[in-house]
Amino acid sequence: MTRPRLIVVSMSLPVTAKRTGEESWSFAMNSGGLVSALLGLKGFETKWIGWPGVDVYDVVGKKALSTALAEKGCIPVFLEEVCDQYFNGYCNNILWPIFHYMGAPPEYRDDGTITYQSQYDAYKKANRIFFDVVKEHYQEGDVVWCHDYHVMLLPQYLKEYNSKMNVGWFLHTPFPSSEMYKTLPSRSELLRSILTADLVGFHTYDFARHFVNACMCILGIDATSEGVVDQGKVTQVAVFPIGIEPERFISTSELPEVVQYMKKFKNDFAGRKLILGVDRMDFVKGLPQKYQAFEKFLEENEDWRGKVMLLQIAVPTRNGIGEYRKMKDQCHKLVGRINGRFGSISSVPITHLDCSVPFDQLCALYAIADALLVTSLRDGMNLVSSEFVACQKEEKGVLILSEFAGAGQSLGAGALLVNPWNIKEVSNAIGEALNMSPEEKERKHKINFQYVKTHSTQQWADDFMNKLNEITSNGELQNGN
Ligand code: GDG
Repeated sequence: MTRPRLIVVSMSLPVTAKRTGEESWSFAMNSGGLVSALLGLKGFETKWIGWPGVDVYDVVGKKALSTALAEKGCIPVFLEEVCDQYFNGYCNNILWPIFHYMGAPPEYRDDGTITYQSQYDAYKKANRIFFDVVKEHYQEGDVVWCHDYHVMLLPQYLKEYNSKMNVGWFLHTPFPSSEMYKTLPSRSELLRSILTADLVGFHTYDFARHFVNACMCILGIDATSEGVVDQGKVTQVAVFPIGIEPERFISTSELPEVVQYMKKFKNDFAGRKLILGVDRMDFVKGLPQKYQAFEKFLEENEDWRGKVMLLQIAVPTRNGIGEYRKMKDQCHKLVGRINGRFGSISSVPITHLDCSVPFDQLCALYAIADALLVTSLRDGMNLVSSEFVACQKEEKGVLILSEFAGAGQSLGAGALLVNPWNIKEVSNAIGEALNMSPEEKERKHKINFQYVKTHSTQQWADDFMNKLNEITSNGELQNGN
């Protein structure tokens, strides 16, 4: 079967561009779950439309950047003056916290400088800009797959332009309970737009259920086993738990240079058990809670002091937003306090890095870690958990996983599930992981490894595309086309 060409639309492209001359650009790969997931897509002819990470205002620069990106199958969206209020404002300061149950930040109310309305206007304009770019590159028969909360108005713009376009929308974050979602002033417009898509996908049943409930109680419309029914149109709502590209992690962790890194790190951390944390520096990842739990563990387990360390990779993200800078300061203070309390001349219990690490080193760390500690307060899925499971080698490490991450529903059976708000519970789980017998570790790892191997990104994308194809070809049959 020939597959349709796929147009992926997401806020960001997988690379961030940097200008090196009037007509020359260099690129750096982005770290983040959406990028990791979509880079695993194989078997589709794909064009990726998104923001290149910089604002470019001159024609020469835009043209040169578009040409350079075309070689990577990418098409840039230039957001220019709407970028700040759209991205830092509406997307990251309003939608992101609400979707993660953090409530609305102060800017949500009209503080006289930035109003909700101006940020929402920027959101609408930005979605229009995305639409213009898709329209320019769309060819009949393409499937347009819109990703995440940044482009919730795009399905409607696309369908108004061409009702025959095949459009899917997938949310990478949680969809919150309707009690939280309905605080959003633009709640109805956004829902109505999403419902114009042919297929709407979520990571878990809970998120899909919350979405359907929101449609029922906010729009007052019906839901059937088929999906949500709005003005006679049925929109299918389904669950597609995302995975990773397991072979990429398994094979990388077997490369000689990665084995060298493993040896080096084991040597660097000799005599200490390694608990690893890998998160974007985002308040939804619960880093302060993680540090407090580790502090509690050290407080209550004198014997372990000097024999266990927490290495936290805290990848910088959204530095333009004040809340993120505050959280970073809070983490630094906590680390300083804990290292001051429990460190010695030769070692400190926490190593906190404000940077990302190269992929091969990340795989080496996953492979040798004795435990991975995930304390997300809310998380759509959490790919890091699956990556850790895929890379584990000789003596299997333990996954300590927040029950508030989507991954808790798929990897829970082979993990120690914790409530990250319960510091004592997380501290106890750290103890349990460090004291677990090799047989129990092996047993738990086996369950999760089996899951990770069989639930790949490719499977996720194939499932979504097959379902979309099934829906749109049924529609054609029903319409007699
Ligand atoms: C969003 C949702 C959902 C991290 N540090 C480094 C590095 N990374 C890579 C990891 C992983 C990705 O970033 C993080 O993915 P997560 O899924 O854990 O989290 P988000 O970025 O918040 O992703 C999330 C996801 O979308 C997919 O739908 O699971 O819930 O929030 O792939 O490997 N990569 C490298 N160095 C690092 O230091 N090379």
